[in-house]
Amino acid sequence: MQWWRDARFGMFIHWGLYAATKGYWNGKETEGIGEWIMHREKIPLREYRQLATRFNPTRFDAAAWVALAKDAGMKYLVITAKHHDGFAMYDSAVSDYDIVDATPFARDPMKELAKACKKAGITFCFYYSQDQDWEDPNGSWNDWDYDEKKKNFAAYLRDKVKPQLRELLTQYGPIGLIWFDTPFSITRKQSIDLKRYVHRLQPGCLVSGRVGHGVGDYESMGDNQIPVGQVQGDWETPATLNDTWGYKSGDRNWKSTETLLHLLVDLAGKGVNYVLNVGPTDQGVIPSTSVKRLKEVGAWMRVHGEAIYGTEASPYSQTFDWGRITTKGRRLYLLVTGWRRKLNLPGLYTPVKKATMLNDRGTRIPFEQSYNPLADLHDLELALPARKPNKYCSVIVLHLEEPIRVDTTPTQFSDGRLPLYPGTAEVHAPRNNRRLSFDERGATANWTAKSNWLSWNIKVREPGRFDVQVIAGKLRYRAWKPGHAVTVSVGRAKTTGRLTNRNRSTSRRAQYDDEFTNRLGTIQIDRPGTHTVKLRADTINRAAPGGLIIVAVELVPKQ
Ligand code: FHN
Repeated sequence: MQWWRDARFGMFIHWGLYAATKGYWNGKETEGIGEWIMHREKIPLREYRQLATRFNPTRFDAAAWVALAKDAGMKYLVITAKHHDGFAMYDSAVSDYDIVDATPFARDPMKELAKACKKAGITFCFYYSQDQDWEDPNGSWNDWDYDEKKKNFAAYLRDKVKPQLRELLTQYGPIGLIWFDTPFSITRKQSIDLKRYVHRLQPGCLVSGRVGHGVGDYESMGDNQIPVGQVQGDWETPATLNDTWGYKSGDRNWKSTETLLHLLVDLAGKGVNYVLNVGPTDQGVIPSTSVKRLKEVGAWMRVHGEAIYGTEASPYSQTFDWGRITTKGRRLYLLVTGWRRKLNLPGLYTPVKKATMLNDRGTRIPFEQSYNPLADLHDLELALPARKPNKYCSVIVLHLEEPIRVDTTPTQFSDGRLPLYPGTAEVHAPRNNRRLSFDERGATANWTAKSNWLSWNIKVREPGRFDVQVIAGKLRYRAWKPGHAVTVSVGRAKTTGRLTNRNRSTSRRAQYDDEFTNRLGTIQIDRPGTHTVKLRADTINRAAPGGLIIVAVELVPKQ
């Protein structure tokens, strides 16, 4: 796992016959993600395969793609050897449904990419759709060409998946990982078997979490899913530059360079890898907006990569309003996305030797460490220069005297706010058989019993009156259902309210997973120091998919 943990940033490439449609079918722009066009339009296989006869990416240049990944600061490259459409983008002997046998191009781009990656020092990896296959009579999810009842999934694994994996793992040199996906039909036994199969062929090759049933070497968040707080274990977020994975000429919903960098920094602070996708055209060209954005990310990475590569997640349980934290040995990197003159970091026990800017090691940042006995709070205050050194994210390096030790109790920010995430709460569930759980991003899941409740110990520096906001969520692709009411209390002070979807959050985290901010009411906290915040469910609409989904609770000082 070490190369993968150190890498933090990779390139995803979705490239296949779908690119030849540019997202259009029968003269109409289609909805949804580009590589799903065959499924969405229920295109008969005999029609879809015609795309191969005009798939001729003469402008494909493996070295240029790999150079772009490298310029962007990416350390690995994962490309679709076979996506759900079942078409092999390499020379496969298993059938003729592949780029060498079925297209006028007749070259094996994977051979060329493997070579270019090796030369550039980029770890080469394959995406392989082990479950959905809309070409194979036994693969899952093509019910317009094939009769679902006649399918034999085990035969598909035996006759197509394994022989193709063998090709991919024996003919292209060392492979960093196989990125399996959508484990909808596969059984646990079959997932374990596939993982072992990969490891037998190449012991060093990792297996993505989406091999199914939690048996992979690491876990993947949902697509474009951003964890709410810190996570445990090895995680990766697969993400798009616009909305589609496979090329769609009409998708111009490009994320800005600032968004991409802030996501990268956010994920690195949570110890999560970011595998960012490009969708090349059927000419073999990576869209120019993708190229531009990735080069801008790369320019930042060249100066600040030390704060990303080979780092560990922030040791804190909370994330801060000014940015994110990574660590390496006795260094703490403060990745500042919200520049300010006075930057506050609470809870650091370790003495700081010096603070410098990563982009200019000569710049010393004045700082002060103090202890506030009233709130039992260790504080570090840095006096930052007026001008931020980088427009996206500036990095301060704290050189520590000793190994890092921090107080992980969520502590009020210096501006008075305090966000709390369910993942860091204590769960109280008297009847264990109906204990709530958490989804990948750290929101509550399956909270259907009112007997369950959450509590957090917090540290308050400035007592006073607070607005209480509860951020509710819903399952992706499912409608919001009203009918939940909650109470938040601190000591004897409490406030209650119904949850609605009226106020949709526009934060980056909520771009693909809707979040709804609900202001309950106010509560008074009378003294500084440690308090306990409790969140209880008064009413739960058990018909709501996923039950009561809470993403965060936030205390905001009342003006
Ligand atoms: O269905 C696929 C989709 O086309 C794409 O490959 C993404 C990438 O993470 N994975 C699946 C959906 O989660």
